[in-house]
Amino acid sequence: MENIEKVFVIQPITDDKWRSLHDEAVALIESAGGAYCGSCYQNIREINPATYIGSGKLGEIKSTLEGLEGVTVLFNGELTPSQTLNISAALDDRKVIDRTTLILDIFARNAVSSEGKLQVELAQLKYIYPRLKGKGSALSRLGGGIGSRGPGETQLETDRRYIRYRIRFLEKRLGELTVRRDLFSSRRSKDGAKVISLVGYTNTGKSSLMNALTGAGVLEKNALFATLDPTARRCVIDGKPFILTDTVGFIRQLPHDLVEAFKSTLESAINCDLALFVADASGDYQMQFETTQQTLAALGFDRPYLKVLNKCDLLDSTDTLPADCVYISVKKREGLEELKNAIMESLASSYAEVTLFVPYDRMSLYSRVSRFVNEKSRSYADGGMKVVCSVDRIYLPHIQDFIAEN
Ligand SMILES: Nc1nc2c(ncn2[C@@H]2O[C@H](COP(=O)(O)OP(=O)(O)O)[C@@H](O)[C@H]2O)c(=O)[nH]1
Ligand SMILES: [Mg+2]
Repeated sequence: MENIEKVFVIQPITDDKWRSLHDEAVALIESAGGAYCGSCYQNIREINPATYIGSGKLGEIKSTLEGLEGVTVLFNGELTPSQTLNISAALDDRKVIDRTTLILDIFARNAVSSEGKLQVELAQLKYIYPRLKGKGSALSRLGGGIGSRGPGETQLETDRRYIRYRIRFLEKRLGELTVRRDLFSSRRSKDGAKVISLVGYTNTGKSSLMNALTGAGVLEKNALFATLDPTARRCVIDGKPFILTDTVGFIRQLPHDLVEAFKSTLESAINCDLALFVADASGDYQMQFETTQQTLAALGFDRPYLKVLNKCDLLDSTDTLPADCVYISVKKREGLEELKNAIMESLASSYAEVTLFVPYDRMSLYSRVSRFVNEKSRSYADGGMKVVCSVDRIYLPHIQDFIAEN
């Protein structure tokens, strides 16, 4: 069994957003496969250039963590390479990571396509390169675990010369790649399970919802699918098999350089039969939905979706919430049946049941488009084959010529 990495958070207090940034960090730690184990906070009036936070606070943290082995320290902000080293040194050479390192680690876990992996690796290498200078480099102190992992369960390189070469290689490769988004082939698994993806801001309850729908812990990951996407799980709704995929989630104050890497982690969300846009009913859900929709639209997203407002337990009343959403509380297990019904309805309306007639002399033509349909039955008649099938409405034009009854 893999040891779960414990993570302690240092939260600088710079403005009134610190509390939600802290909660987001806790959710991010979980997304990186770590376990949150406590926090400390410090008001920042003036940044200490050597260690960011004051030395008194560092001493306090050192004694808090005294005797605790293997606890990683997350600084929930951005550190320079030397600040990282100095904090680590002040804390008995503990492993110290900053917010960007954590975010990149999560992106690496979530990158699925080869292009996405290249993009994330490039962002990681560019971030660690300047952190490898001098003795006792920041990366060599990562040891392993969060921050040292590249896409696809690889270990990040630490040799500066190799990294320089690799960065040039990745930039060239990405420049050459014509983005090929074969939405169809990556969707739908062998048994016809439809893919539902959870998209939205971090900390809105996507992973909790995924657990609630799939039955936390009890479900074995489908081995084949797990290797493609570490965040996919199977579940059954209304007697039908589904694959749920959990995305990284939008992150506030995402460093600008990471935007491309972030988008590539959304690819798995784009290749779905239905997307659930999850927002926090007690937060700025309008902004959350808008950002989600705009970003996905820019990536070519054209799938049906449902807007879901979670954490309704935190509101006195849902009367003022927009009517086009499903209201739920994963915590109180409320609204989940309504959500399942909405999912089934939405999927039913995006598929058409059709009967095709394929003349025998056009069988080879049909074989080229048959991947667009889910065949239910075939029967053979005079002059041709009858196929009863369901088809995603967006693929109807591909099989237009064969449709006998609609
Ligand atoms: N009050 C309340 N908290 C919730 C609810 N669902 C999730 N949470 C909490 O919100 C935090 C973030 O949840 P998580 O599932 O990790 O969000 P994700 O980042 O979107 O995957 C956790 O502390 C959850 O316990 C809910 O329905 N009500
Ligand atoms: Mg999550």
